[in-house]
Amino acid sequence: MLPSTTTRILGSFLRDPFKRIGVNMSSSSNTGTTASGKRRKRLRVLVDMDGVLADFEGGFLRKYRDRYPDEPYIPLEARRGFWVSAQYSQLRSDLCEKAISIWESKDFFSELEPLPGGVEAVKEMAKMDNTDVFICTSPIKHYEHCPREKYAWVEKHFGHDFLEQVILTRDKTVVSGDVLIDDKPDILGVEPKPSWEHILFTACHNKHLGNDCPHRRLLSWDDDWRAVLDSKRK
Ligand code: UMP
Ligand code: MG
Repeated sequence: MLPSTTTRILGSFLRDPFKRIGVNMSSSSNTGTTASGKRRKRLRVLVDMDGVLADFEGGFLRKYRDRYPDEPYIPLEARRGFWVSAQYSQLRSDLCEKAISIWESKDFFSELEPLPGGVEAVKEMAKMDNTDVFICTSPIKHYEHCPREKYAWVEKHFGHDFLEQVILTRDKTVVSGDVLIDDKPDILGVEPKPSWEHILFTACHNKHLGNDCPHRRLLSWDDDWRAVLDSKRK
C-alpha cells in the first residue's frame, strides 16, 4: 500500500471515535514491561458501584423515609441479605413495591452519595502501572432512569473520560478480570467459573455473614485494597 493511502486510512481511523476506541484498546493490551525488560501481565480490576462506590443503602433509606414517613422501615443496622425489597416484603408484603418505587424514581441513582474513600481509591488504582480499572455495575431492568444516571454519576465523580471504563451488565460472570470488588455475597451467572476473584466489600447487609461466605473481604476503602491488588500481581 502507498504511504499516502496508509496515512489517509489512518487519518480516517483516528477521526472515527469507534475505531479510535479500538486503537486505544490495542495499545493498552494485557501486558506491560518490567524494569528488567520482562513482559508483565496487566492487572484488571472490576469495581462494583452500588454499595461499593455509591451509597445505595443510605440513599434508599433517606428517600424511602421522606416519601413514606408513616410506614415502618428497616434501619441500616438491621439490614440482612442483599435484596432490600425482600426484607421489606418480610416486614409487610406491600412494602416491597414501595421500596422498589424508590430506586425506580428519577434522580435516585444520580443523587447517591459516594461512599467514603471509594472515588479516591479508584482514581489512584487507575493511575497505577500495569493496572486497568473498570466500574462493573448491574442496572435495574426498569431502564427509564438508571442506566443514564449511572453514567452521569461516573462522569460527575470521575470525569467524562472515565466513561470508557463503565461496564453495565446484569451478569458479571461473563466479564473477565483478575478481581471483582463487590458487596453482593453471591455473584452468579451463566459462567460457572468466572476469571475474577470476588473480594467481598463489607456493607450493612453482609457484615454478619461469617464462615458461610468464602471470599476475602475489604472492610471499607480504608482497608488495605493496595495489598489485595498486589496479591493478584504475583
Ligand atoms: N437492587 C434491586 N433490588 C434490591 C436491591 C438492589 O433491584 O432489593 C438493584 C439496584 C442496583 C443493583 O441496580 O440491584 C445492584 O447492583 P450491583 O451493585 O450488584 O451491581
Ligand atoms: Mg453492589
